[in-house]
Amino acid sequence: MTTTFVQTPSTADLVAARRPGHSLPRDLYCGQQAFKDDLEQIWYREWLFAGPSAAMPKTGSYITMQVGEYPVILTRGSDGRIRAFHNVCRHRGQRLCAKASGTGAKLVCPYHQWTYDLDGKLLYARDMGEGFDPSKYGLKSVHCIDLAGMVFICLAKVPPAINELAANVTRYVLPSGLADAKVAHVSRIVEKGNWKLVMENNRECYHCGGSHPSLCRTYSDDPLMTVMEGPNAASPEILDHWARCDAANLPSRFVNAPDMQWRMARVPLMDNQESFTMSGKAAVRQRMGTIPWNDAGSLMFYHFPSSWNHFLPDHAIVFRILPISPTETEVTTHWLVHKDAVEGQDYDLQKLIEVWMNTNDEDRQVVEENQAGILSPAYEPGPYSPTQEAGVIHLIDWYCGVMSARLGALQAAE
Ligand code: 3BY
Ligand code: FES
Ligand code: FE
Repeated sequence: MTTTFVQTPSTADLVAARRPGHSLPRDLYCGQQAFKDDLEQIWYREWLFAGPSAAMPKTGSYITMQVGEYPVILTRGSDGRIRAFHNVCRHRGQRLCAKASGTGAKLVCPYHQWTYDLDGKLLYARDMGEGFDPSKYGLKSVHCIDLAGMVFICLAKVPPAINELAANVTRYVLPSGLADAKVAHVSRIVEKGNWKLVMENNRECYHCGGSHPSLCRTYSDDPLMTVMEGPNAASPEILDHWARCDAANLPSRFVNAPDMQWRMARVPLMDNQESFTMSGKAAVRQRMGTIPWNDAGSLMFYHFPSSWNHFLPDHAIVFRILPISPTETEVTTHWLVHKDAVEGQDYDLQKLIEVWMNTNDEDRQVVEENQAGILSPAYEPGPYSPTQEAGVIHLIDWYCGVMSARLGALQAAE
């Protein structure tokens, strides 16, 4: 007698059955179970980019983020330090703060006004009776680290090692002077696509020629720009750029995690243009940090699962993605400029944000169409281009490696 399996395959089965070098099986891009497993095995365990420290410029500045089921708040304390907490009141669990960002001297719960200090301590709770010990009701903290102005959080009890990433981000990003930057603009969009489709799309420029007329004025869609083999292996143009940067002590050469969870490299823009603007010229009069030239190109830094970034001489653009549902992802973009740059005087906001406002919207459209096609039962995983989509292969191999190890360990423990 044969047994018929009517059970839907588990995420571990789907990952094990995936064809290397190909896009993933449909359920991994839209299934509820895969979404839950992605949250539990990746989003609740990895370091996640939360935002630039410049988004919390002074004591009491805060930003919030929703990581799956966890609302999180980050605040800057009176000691200047940025801390992260579960955005959940210790009284009866109200979400403390609903706004995406703001400023307040204390964190006051909107329900019954329990009041917390910026370091999470409960300062005030009305009529709680004798024997109530406020020291037992501080906000629950979340791991948080500020790397040269790039703030990361981790929801895990024991976060993964971050020393390699920390050392490299600090070294590469420090010259961009993010601690002396201000937010010129923030955009929040929701893309109707799985988070992996949003990240896949970012990891290749195979689509750039067909989708990004404004970005392609300054960013070459030559795959050699996105795919580098190592600190000494890249196109002759990039190798020349690195030699010039070395001489100016500007960290630029390709550096990566062995499993490709993150990568940094500074690449020149096309024809030595200066910035991601329609004219190719710098959008901001002041350069950021200690970047020595207008044509230093873009320091590109991605980190799986949640971020990609461009650090240009005159501005930086930092991107955070957060999964909302199996087929929805929030993309938050911050444009950073030197803190002394004055809008209308030193930069024109429209010229500063135009190219990436367009590019984000173009990427949203392709991601949404990608999701719409994958939702068809007729969808079948297709092959990635080994040259054009090597970055996507890195992402998907990293994802499958992490998921199979962690889901496998769970199964073994059962
Ligand atoms: O956005 C990115 O980081 C990459 C480089 C430019 C377009 N995209 C493929
Ligand atoms: Fe926050 Fe009551 S739930 S004060
Ligand atoms: Fe794109």
